[in-house]
Amino acid sequence: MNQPESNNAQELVLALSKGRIFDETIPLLQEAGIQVLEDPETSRKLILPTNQPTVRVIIVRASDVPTYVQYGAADFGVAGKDVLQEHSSAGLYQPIDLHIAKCRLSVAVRENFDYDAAIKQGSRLRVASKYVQAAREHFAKKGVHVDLIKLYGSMELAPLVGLADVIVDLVSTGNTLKANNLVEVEKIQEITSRLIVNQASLKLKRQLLQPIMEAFKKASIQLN
Ligand code: PRT
Ligand code: MG
Repeated sequence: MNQPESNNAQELVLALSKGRIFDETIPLLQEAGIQVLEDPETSRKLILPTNQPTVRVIIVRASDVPTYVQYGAADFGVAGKDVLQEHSSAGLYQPIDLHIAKCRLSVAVRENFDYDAAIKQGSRLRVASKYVQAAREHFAKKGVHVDLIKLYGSMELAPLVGLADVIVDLVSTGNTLKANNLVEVEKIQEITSRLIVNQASLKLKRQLLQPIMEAFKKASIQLN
């Protein structure tokens, strides 16, 4: 894949999203001796300097991290397994499970919706999700017919206003489901975040990347 001129051979660009991924990557960076010098929550900058002149961090939407890495605009990045599964893996090397931003992908319904009965009856289910790929696979494996409705956020609302019978969404504490009178009826898979690396960068910038990848690997086992 392309290496744009703005991303030169002497430096590394790391793509992160604001929030939990940024926060939970900081301790891993620290183990690699890298300190981000500005806080993305307060800074308006999208390119953040670090204490190492050879490393810069760019702040992008969680679901855009694989795209930046794929095209070589970033050499490496951190993205959830949920995001990676919905994205093509061309040009990406996905070497390390960082064990951070843990959650699970689950099926949830309204408290008064009898999911088991609906499945037994062979009803066609309306499923709302941001994760249509994973949802399609899950229900296909169960032999359940579904109409998939793609949403980009606030999945929890869909069953409450009659848009869907079922949602497939990420759950961590379960508080959001509870607050909206929804119950988790099936766990599809455990989700953690991964370090992804541009395949060309892995070859051309191995000397710069290798020590950071090693430090991340070590720290992710020790810390999580
Ligand atoms: O927020 P934005 O639309 O920009 O993008 P995003 O939601 O993809 O980003 P972000 O930063 O919220 O999540 C980044 C990654 O963190 C995801 O891709 C997951 O891999 C991981 N992660 C871990 C989570 C959660 N835990 C999580 N709880 N991502 C989202 N949630 C949401 C969930 O969708 C639900 O709405 O939090 C809500 C449930 O949380 P609980 O604690 O109430 O169960
Ligand atoms: Mg979010």
